[in-house]
Amino acid sequence: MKLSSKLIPVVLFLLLLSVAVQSTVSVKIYSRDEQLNSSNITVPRIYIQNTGTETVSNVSYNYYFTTENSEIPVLDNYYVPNGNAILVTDSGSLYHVRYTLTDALQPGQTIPNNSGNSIGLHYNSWNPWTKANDFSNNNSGTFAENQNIPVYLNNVKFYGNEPGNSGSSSGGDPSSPSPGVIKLQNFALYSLQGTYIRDQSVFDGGGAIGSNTTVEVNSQAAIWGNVISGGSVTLHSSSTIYGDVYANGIATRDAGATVNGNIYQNSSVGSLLFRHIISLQE
Ligand SMILES: [Ca+2]
Repeated sequence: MKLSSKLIPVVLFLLLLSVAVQSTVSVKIYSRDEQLNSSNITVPRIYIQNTGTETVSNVSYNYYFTTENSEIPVLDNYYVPNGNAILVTDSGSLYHVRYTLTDALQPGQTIPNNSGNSIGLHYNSWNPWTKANDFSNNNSGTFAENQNIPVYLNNVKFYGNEPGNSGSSSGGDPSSPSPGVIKLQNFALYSLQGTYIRDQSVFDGGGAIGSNTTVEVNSQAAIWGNVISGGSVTLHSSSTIYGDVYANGIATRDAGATVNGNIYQNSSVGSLLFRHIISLQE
């Protein structure tokens, strides 16, 4: 009797521990225009905050803008510590500045700090710069959360919107075109039989979750990467896929399940074959 009464609090403690250990992955972007009232330059100040419980690494984010009158934009790096910022041409008059962080972002951490980094964007000619058509300019002189600066973790969009793709956080279009050849690489988890992802599981390695047969992702699970299935895919409530879903069969989503990328159904996918079992003994 003495032994069992001692065991009870231990068991209770383990139960509490298993309830308490829940991981959340969350980041937010804040920005302002330091030169809000200037007519020929914009000076975005941006900081990123880890609002979750998990450390995130391989972090980048994009500041999108549109040029006027075929002018060539000039990027001035004033203050971008803990990373770098480069100018990237998208198409036509759409450009973005790509910020890449050097270090991981710890839970609660803000990079670089609450004053943000600082760059200048203007034309070589110093002709007027229109801000109203700049996708990522939130027209704010003070810091405000800005979901039009999308964040990428391991090169998979995790937060925010891209130009022409607003509201993609609830995305996923079952009628999307065929994605072409799918390669089996960088898998975090792959099975010949069904793959079953438990409630609240987090896969943050980038790669993909896959199966030759079926994939089932349970509620509140989060996968930073693609889901690939030789059969059907089932996404339960509040699960989140920060990538695309490819199913040779059909993909079903419960209410509240989110796919940040596209959903491809009846799509050809790669599969694994086990031809030999290698033995060390002859
Ligand atoms: Ca502009």
